[in-house]
Amino acid sequence: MGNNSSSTVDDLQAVEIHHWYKKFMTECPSGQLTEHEFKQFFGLRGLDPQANEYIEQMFRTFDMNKDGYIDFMEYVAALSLVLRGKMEQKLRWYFKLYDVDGNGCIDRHELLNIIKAIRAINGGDHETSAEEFTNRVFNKIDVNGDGELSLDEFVEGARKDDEFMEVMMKSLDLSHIVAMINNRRHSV
Ligand SMILES: [Ca+2]
Ligand SMILES: [Ca+2]
Ligand SMILES: [Ca+2]
Repeated sequence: MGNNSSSTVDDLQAVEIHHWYKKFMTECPSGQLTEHEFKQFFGLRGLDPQANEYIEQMFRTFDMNKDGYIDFMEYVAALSLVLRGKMEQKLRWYFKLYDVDGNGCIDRHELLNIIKAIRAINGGDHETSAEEFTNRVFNKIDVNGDGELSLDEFVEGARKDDEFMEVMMKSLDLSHIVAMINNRRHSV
């Protein structure tokens, strides 16, 4: 509680930062990752349009100073969050990611699009449609019923709804990316 997000970088071991720095600079000598390079960097090719949009939104969320590039510090902050972030930090980050128009609330439409994108990326069969799932979650966690999810509603709702929490954890399931980084580390 009360941790601010700037401390996430400190949580990383120096050796890991060095490893990531090397990887970053090898694959991105300019030191600034564009959206296109970002997709290449993480091996994200041939995505369907919805998944693609999601990745682009993810890129924009990582690009904290909004200059259109991910620099090394932004990259480390993002990886640090993915690998080490506490649940609360991750939920706050998801909230930013899902709030596509940046108005400080998540509406039903934004949530539906994200759920669809997550399903497109992760594949698999689903018992309920994305619409049904979105409506169920939304009605449950929009506590004051104003049709929008505030940060508090979102964080509390996720904590109380295991299924929603699971879907969200998958939405930032960069475990294959982490595995890739680890594999390369071992092969170096
Ligand atoms: Ca940037
Ligand atoms: Ca919004
Ligand atoms: Ca609400």
